[in-house]
Amino acid sequence: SWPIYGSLHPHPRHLLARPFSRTETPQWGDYEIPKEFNFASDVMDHWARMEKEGKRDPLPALWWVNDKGDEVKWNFQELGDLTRQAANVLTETCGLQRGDRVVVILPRIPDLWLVTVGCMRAGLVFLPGTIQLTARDILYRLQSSKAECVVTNETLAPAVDSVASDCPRLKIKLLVSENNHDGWLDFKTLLKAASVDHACVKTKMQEPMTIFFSSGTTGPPKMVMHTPELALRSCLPSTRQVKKLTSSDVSWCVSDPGWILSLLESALEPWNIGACSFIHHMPQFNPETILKTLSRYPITCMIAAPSVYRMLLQFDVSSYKFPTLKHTVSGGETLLPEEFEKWKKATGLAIHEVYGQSETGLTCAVPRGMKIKKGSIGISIPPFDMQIIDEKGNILPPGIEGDMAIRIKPTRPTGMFSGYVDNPEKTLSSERGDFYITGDRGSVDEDGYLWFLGRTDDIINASGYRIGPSEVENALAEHPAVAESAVIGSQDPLRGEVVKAFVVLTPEFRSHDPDQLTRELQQHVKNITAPYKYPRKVEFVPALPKTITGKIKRSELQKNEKRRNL
Ligand code: BCO
Repeated sequence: SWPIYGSLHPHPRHLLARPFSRTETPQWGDYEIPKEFNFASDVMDHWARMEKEGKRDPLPALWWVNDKGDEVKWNFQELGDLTRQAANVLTETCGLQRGDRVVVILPRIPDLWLVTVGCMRAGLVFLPGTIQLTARDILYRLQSSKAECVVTNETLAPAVDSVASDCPRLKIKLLVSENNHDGWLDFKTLLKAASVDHACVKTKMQEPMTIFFSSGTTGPPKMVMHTPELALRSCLPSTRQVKKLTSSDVSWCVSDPGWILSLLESALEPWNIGACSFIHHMPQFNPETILKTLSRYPITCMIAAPSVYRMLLQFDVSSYKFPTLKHTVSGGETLLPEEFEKWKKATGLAIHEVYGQSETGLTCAVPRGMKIKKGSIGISIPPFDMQIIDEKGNILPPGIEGDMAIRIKPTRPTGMFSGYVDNPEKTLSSERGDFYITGDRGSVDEDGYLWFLGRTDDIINASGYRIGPSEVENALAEHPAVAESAVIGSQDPLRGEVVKAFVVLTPEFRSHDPDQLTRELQQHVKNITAPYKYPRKVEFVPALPKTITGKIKRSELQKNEKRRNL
């Protein structure tokens, strides 16, 4: 049954009519929530059985490659055994208990997926983090989450060691490496020795499954809690219609494992349908490697942030042949109509936009086969009902700009976050009337297509990364040259937006070479917090615009910057 949307523009649900396949996973309706659900046993083990019965193409479930020509291919049966072994390492060897929290900071290596699914099997709560995290970021995450376990690699182990003594709840350090390290348990060796028998936990729908860290305008990143509903959402008929993958697809998500996009698109969504998740482990982002990989491997679907497409388009994309690529998707930031056109001209493929947040997963999309309106983020995907509302929570008619909001009453849609951990005030302040407020402004047209217009707050979206200005300002404040600073987003042709810092110098640094000082401040921020946040633009100013109460007027800086960028 479909909900009563109560909107002025009915949901274009006919666009989501679904085909059936004989090997489909157990079905839940878009508005149906079972009492218990575990993606590992309910979905992945189903596909392992299909393989055994010869009902799935002999395609890997995880196909991993790197720059050196190494390759790993695991089908669902192998993934099943390995993730059961991973669950045993975490519970039997490490002694972790259902509900314990595990911070996972790993690059795109196969073990990342073993740990993630191992956590699901054991009912452990996994907290993914990008490998760009610094020691200070890691300290904050371990302390605020009260995690009992951290899993990382050799590169980041020293950063963890430098803060571990300040994390009294941290009991277990698991290292994924070819080498041993003092004080660390060796995941690879333990995995080999672990039993392949493990009774998957029957997780209740209200139980925590994963926590993402999400930046806000003020303060450090907030912890966004998701239950197994997030995984269930990936299995719903309407979600499947977005990309219309089948079990013969090879789907590549280019996003970093620290973000929700990666969990959804490199694990939950492809595996739900029995497709292959393709991973290329690039130590450093390299657009040419992406182009060559698309030419060389039988990838049928790619999903990446618009910045990735922009960076690819700096090369002669049309000189490459992508023989199997059929479907391209972008998410995480705004895709401009001219970028859409350039990609289409070079590849013959349209880019289908998806829209979402750490709090919501994917809520809007241009489903495959649906008419594309360039610049629109598409329609809301059931059970999500995105509306444009006013400041009192009333739904606005088509064509009027307002707050983009998701209906959460009377029913919270499946897959929506359950709240900010230990922060009920923040959770409550994200709601208005019957809606969750995304913090984005937008409008809807007569056909139900949504149009993103910008943020209501000061959050910066640089190359698909959500960055809180205060995180950068706080890092800058620790440099002796900085008397005060204000950080905003500045338009950028390649990254959509980049972080720009307006800096007032302390007297002793005013005579320093500005270029040299810029580089020093950039490096300083990279050392303190995840480097993707560093200010790519720095402007030294004599003073910052302020209100009479002394509050920095970021809006004035934003207005001037927009005018300058025109
Ligand atoms: O540009 P610089 O060289 O000065 O600095 C770069 C990196 O070189 C550097 N860096 C990276 N890793 C480092 C490091 N430095 C020290 N240690 C490390 N481990 O730091 C700067 C990082 O910036 P970047 O990541 O933007 O750089 P890059 O390499 O140009 O990457 C470009 C993109 C487009 C690949 C990258 O920005 C990207 O992956 N963007 C997409 C983010 C994304 O997936 N967003 C989706 C989030 S989920 C969501 O939005 C909800 C659902 C739709």
